Amino acid sequence: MTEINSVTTLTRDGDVAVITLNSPPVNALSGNVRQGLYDGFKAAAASDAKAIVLICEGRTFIAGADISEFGAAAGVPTASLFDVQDMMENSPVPVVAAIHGTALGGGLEVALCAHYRVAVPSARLGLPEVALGLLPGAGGTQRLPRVVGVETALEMMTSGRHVPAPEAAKLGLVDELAEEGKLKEAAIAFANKCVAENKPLVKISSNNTKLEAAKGKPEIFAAFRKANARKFRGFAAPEANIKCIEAAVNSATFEDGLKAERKLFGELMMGAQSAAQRYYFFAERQANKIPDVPDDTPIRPINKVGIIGAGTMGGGIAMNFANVGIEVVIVEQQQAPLDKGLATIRSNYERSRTAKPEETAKRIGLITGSLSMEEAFADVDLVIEAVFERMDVKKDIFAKLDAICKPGCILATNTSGLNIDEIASVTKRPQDVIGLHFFSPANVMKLLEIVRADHTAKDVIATSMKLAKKIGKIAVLVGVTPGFVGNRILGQRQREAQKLVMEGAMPWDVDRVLFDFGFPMGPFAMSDLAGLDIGWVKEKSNGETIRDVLCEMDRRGQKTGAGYYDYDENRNAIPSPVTEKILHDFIVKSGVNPRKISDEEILERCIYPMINEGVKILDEGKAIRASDVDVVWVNGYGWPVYRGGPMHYGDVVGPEKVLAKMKEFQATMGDQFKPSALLEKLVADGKKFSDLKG
Ligand code: 3H9
Repeated sequence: MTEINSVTTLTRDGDVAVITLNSPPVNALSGNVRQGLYDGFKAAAASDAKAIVLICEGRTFIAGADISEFGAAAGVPTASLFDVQDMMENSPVPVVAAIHGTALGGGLEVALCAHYRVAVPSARLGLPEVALGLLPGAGGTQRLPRVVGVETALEMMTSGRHVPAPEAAKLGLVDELAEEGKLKEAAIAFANKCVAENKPLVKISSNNTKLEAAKGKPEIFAAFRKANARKFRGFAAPEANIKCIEAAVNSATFEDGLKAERKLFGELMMGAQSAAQRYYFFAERQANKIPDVPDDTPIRPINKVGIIGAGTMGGGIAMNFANVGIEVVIVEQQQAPLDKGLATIRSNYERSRTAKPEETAKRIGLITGSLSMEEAFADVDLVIEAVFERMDVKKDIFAKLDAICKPGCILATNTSGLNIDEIASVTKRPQDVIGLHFFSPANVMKLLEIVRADHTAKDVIATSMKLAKKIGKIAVLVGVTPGFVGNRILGQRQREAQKLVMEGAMPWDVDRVLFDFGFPMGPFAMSDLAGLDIGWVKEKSNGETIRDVLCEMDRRGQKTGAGYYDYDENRNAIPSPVTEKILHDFIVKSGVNPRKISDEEILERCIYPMINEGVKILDEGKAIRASDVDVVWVNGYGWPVYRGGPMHYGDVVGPEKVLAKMKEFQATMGDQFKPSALLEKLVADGKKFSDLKG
């Protein structure tokens, strides 16, 4: 064995040279890896080997460029990715890439420079750069459409989808599927076969056949753009990816296409969107790390889950567990709501068709119902209470759970903001009590706020974090504070939105500004969608708020055809003269002089108090780090990922500007804009929001 460098070795198996890469955790293409590959291929080519296999150790093939190197100061000069690729593509003997785990981004771009690819069925291949606000910058945009065709390349590159190896084999991306666990043997055998059969040294870059089909057909691209306009709105990277594939089709040579790719890659890399999306990539992974709960904290086994409440929330929560094979029992007080809840779950499954029919049936079969907590919960490992938000009701339930559940059972509440310490106080085991705040619809929304109360045990936290990952959620650990992190910050934006319309802005002005910022919809459109009558009680309504008046007029949102907006027969929102008149009357009554409010003021008044609240939350230790606040807002509240999250956005705007504006608003509008002491200190110390720890 020859040690090429600290991460690369070169060995021989008969006529085949085997280059093995081992750079944990994911064999990302750092400078050291690139140099190892370059020197490895050079040494192999200089030997008398008749073929070369590239294989990786650890959990995966190369998962891409090393994202942490992007934007960092250049280190010791090393071989570039292009040097490595040239060496592979122009190798005088066949090169076979042996793929397990994931071949992603630069990893797949390396594999595409091998003459052949062998993969195990569990492997996945893709160009996910779009999720980082980028495009494949090492020839991927030019090679992929040459292999899979233009339409498939458009879909793969703009979605970033990880394609399972069997599908990749059908697409021509993988030449042979190997038996699981026998990749190395299979790749060496394939390499020997190449030699024995004198197979050609396939250079993807010089085969234009699949591109020809799209030549002179700009309508392919126009149709793709149109079909995806909604999905791509606001993002720069999807359009740049599309342009690169257009360049592959329309350029005279492969090299010309590469030039277009390089130019667009450079532009994205320098842009604010990719910086935010790369920041966010690491933010999401950081959120898993709890400083005082080490990775080796023991985990409590969770084989059966109990849920209290068969409403929309309880049902959605149940589906998460059934989807991963965990048994669930739902308890309701009455048969009718229980039956209704179970029927809704069934129809949700049948409608979503995400799994094969037999798998769907299995999942439905895992969820049962009961009218008795005593009977249903005696053997569960975790109970999640998902009833309405009333402290007395929750306390009553937790006192009962304390008496019923076996020792070690985790007692969780799905409250969206109540004091979990108070709930835990009625049990004799506050160490087992935790908040698991799912977002609606709970079977769809990615975010899970895991709420640590004063006495929550570390293994309960560790178990909850692991379980969240298992059910496909992105978990963020937060502390007990009214509304936790997400809703507490939302309260700031909602307050300002309501105030703005009492000063002269129209609901559609506020919505437009926030929509243009990148939110899927503004607060008033959102209220109309959810229903203005949530929490509104007809008998108690006395026309005191705009909502009261709208609801009294039966303008209860989209479902009644009108709310803040009017709606046409296709549910398109139309600014409403009725709402305008109601607002006008309110403003006149309040004695305020309505004024024209600029888009800039709308944005700053809605967003800066959110950032300030994030700082307060961190100051109070209710979130671990600034980036956790961002993960909550991107996953739970539609904050556009290309703006990184409220705290990252604060850094882009500049903490000084946020502070100055808060002071200005405070002077004219009052203390709800009072900057947090920590914000003042942050600016005085010349630090950034991202430096803040809870
Ligand atoms: C690219 O390739 C550009 C090129 O076109 C051209 C350039 C010229 N770099 O996610 P996990 C770390 S762009 C650095 O928890 P999993 C990650 O931070 C890249 N670090 O594991 C974490 O560190 P820690 C295109 C990376 O099993 C650890 O690895 N590629 C990278 O759930 C484990 O990660 C991508 O976008 C990286 N590329 O999922 C793929 N990748 O333990 C990005 C991971 O300290 N990666 N780390 O927190 C992924 O999608 C997932 O990590 C993967 C594994 C599916 C591979």
